[in-house]
Amino acid sequence: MIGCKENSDTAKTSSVPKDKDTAVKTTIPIVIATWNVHDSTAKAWKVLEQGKSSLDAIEQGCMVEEANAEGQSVGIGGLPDRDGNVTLDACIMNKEGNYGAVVYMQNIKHAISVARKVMEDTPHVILAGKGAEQFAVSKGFKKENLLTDASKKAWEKWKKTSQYKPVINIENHDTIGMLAIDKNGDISGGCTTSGLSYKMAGRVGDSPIIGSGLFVDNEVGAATATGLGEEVLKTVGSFLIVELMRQGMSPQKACEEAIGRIVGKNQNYEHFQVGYIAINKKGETGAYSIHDGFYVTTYVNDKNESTKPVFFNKKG
Ligand code: SD4
Repeated sequence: MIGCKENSDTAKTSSVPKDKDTAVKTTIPIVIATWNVHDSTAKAWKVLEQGKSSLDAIEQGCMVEEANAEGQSVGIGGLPDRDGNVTLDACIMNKEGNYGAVVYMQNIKHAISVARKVMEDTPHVILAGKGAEQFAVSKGFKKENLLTDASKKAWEKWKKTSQYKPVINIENHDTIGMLAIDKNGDISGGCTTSGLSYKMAGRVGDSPIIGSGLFVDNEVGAATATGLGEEVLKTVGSFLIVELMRQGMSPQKACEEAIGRIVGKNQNYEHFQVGYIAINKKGETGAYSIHDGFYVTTYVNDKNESTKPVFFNKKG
C-alpha cells in the first residue's frame, strides 16, 4: 500500500466561497477519472504505488481504456464520425504546466501517448490530423484500423435513421478525463476520446484543448470535462474551475459554478450533458454534471470506487 498522507499545503484564501465547503476530503496519492473506468484508475494507482510520477500514472491509466476494443468512446473501437472514420482527440498536462495534444488523429490508438510525445519531443503543443499521425509513426507508434466490427455496425444502424445529422445527445459517450496527485503532491492530468459519435468530419471537441477539456496548475489543482464539447469550449470550463479554486473555492463549488455558466446561457440544456471533475492541491475532489447519469471513479487509500455525483437538473 502507498504511504498516504494528508497534504499539508494550505488552500489560498479568498472571499469567493459563501456556502459551506462541500468538497470531498481525501488523501494523496489519488487518481480521479470521469465515468466507470476502474481498470484505468487501477493501472494509474499501480503506477503511483511504484513511486512514479502523476504524469506516468495518467498516461498509463488512459492507455488501458484506449486499448480496450469494447469501449466505444476512447482509442480503438471508438464510434466514428458520420463518414465512418474514427478520429481521436487527446491531451496531457504535467506539473510544470506543459501541455501536448493531438486532434483529429486517425489510425493510432494511444492518442494520450502521442500527446505526451508532442509535449516532450516537439517545440509545439498541438498536432492535428495527418501531421499527428505521421509524427506518431515517426516515434514508433503502430498504425491500425480503429473501427471495430461492433462500432461499424452501430454506425451503419445510425445511418439508416439519422439523415446524416450530427448528433447532440445526453449520454452517448464516455470520454476519459483523468487527474492524479503523486506521493510528492504533484498534479498531472489527461483527457482522451474519440469525440462525439457521428460528428461532422473535421470536428474537434473540448477534450484536447487546453483550458476546456483539461487544465492543470500544480500550485492550485486540476479539472477535466466530459459531455458536449461545444459547450465546454465556449465557457473554457476546466480553466474556469481551476481559477475559481485559486480564489479559494472548493473543487465541488467550482464544478457547480462552471455548470452554472453553461445552463445559465442555454435554455436547451435538457438536450445535452456536461460533467466536470476537479481536484485541489490538498487532494479534495469535486464533481458535478447537468443531468443524472454521470459517474466518477476515484482510487484513493487502496480503494477503487465509482460514485454518482450530484447534478443540476433535478426535474429531468
Ligand atoms: C467531445 N467532450 O468530443 C467530448 C465528448 C465526451 O463524454 O466527453 N463525451 O465533445
